[in-house]
Amino acid sequence: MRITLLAGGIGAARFLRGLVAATPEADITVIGNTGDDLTLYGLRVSPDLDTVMYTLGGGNDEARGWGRADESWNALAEVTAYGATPSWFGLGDRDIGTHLVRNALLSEGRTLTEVTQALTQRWRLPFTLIPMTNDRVETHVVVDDPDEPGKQRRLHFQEYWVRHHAELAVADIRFEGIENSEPAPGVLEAIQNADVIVFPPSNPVVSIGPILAVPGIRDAVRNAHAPVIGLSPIVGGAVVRGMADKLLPAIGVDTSATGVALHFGSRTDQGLLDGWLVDEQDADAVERVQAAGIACRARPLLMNDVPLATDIARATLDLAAEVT
Ligand code: GDP
Ligand code: FO1
Ligand code: CA
Repeated sequence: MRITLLAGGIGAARFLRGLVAATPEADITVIGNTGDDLTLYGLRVSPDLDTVMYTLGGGNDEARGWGRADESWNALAEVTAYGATPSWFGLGDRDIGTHLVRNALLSEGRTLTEVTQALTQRWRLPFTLIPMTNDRVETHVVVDDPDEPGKQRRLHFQEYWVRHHAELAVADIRFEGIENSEPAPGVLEAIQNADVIVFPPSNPVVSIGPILAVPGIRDAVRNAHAPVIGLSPIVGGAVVRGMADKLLPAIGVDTSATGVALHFGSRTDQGLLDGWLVDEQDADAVERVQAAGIACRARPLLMNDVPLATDIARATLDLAAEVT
């Protein structure tokens, strides 16, 4: 079975651990979001690709959810001692090792696809991880300027999230460079050739949003022969972690399992989904989502450990089989 995922960071990574356990034989392709990427001290950082790579490779810091296990911060302390900026983004020493390799390969002219393949080889991932695009796309957030009332300011998504802890009022979200971006090699093929397409419980706005906004990807998903099954990142009417509850209202979407399903929409009505899983706490969403033409089931959706994530992956494949 060929399974293709559109993936952000931690929500996707936790789901993938379950999917790999549930279907060890499956041929899985993960299309990773690169809208979170940024350049720091000349190093190109790809947080979502790295979160998936480290988590599935067993090298992630489980408590933080990002970066490497057994991390130390000496290089960043040196940078800070020089007064160099920014100092708010935590690149650890081990993580910098990854970035040195990524940077060296990129500056030799290799594409991010090639670099990702080279990096993931070390971690022996049980699937293929590819970026959504090899072109530079960056998610920016337009916020009300805290220093100048009445004015707006545009920040890189990481500055909005890591530096300002998503505390600034959001006026707009832009994927800079998206119009001129192309799907990376293998992206459209993975969607077209899939037997099942999954939207894991990733951030709908800044993880799955940028992937679908790369010209050609949304249409490929809509026209794919495989069923498209999504999982709600909203549980009990709230985010499990992260800032989706700050970003969804900015694009006019209700922070609820129903709101996110209707945002993606039904494939029977110009949208993307054939099936949608909500948490048991959100069972009241089922009727509304089904009325919109999306098969919906309520199942436990908290991925607190790998066995729970495995059951969630099985429920995803069961729903895919039901709607096929
Ligand atoms: P990020 O890029 O690291 O922010 O990770 P993703 O975009 O892949 O996932 C973030 C989303 O995952 C957030 O909106 C969370 O609410 C959601 N999430 C995290 N853990 C869980 C979980 O155990 N269950 C569900 N249903 N959603 C989760
Ligand atoms: N998240 C933080 O909240 N603070 C950090 O200092 C930070 C550093 C960091 C370094 C590498 C990396 O791959 C991810 C990192 N993250 C950090 C996570 C990242 O900012 C976000 O959680 C995701 O991009 C949100 O999707
Ligand atoms: Ca992300």
